[in-house]
Amino acid sequence: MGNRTAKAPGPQSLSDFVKKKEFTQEELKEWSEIFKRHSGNKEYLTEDEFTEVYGMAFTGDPRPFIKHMFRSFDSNRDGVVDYKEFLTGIGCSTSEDTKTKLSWAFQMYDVDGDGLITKHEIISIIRAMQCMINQHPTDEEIQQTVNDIFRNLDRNNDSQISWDEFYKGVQKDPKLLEVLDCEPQTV
Ligand SMILES: [Ca+2]
Ligand SMILES: [Ca+2]
Repeated sequence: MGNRTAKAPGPQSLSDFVKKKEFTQEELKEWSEIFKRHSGNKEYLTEDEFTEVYGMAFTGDPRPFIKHMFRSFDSNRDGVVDYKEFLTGIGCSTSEDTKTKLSWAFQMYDVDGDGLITKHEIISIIRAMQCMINQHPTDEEIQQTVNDIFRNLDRNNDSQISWDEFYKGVQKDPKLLEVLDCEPQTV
């Protein structure tokens, strides 16, 4: 039933970002320094190191959310984030280009990577986001939010959200963007 043919675009390559000038030279230098500082002399960040990069700016516990961030940064799923994955993830998550940013958000929501978002997957992301800002909504409140999201996005009512449904629906509903727009800042 779900639209399995349209897949979310994968993270674009680093060279694409640099070509499109998503980063200035100063930004690149800054990210490179942050990467080096946290990775030591290695060419990658472990999940713990990645958590140090992202974990400072929150009142609550950011670790559950950073776990999801780490997964979406680690595009080759080898358990570490190398510099190219790091920059690509930052570029996607902060992109001015709606499609790029949403494709990255979709990948984060699609926890098992099967190309569809289930209620269960959305609940785990929302819980992680709330935990990060030290809010602890009840099960009913979360269920309500998720039902609202599905009412808006799940157009064919198969209890799963395809990339197509996500992309079209989120653009139309600014409230949904607010829920989604929860990117950690590193400063
Ligand atoms: Ca990796
Ligand atoms: Ca999924």
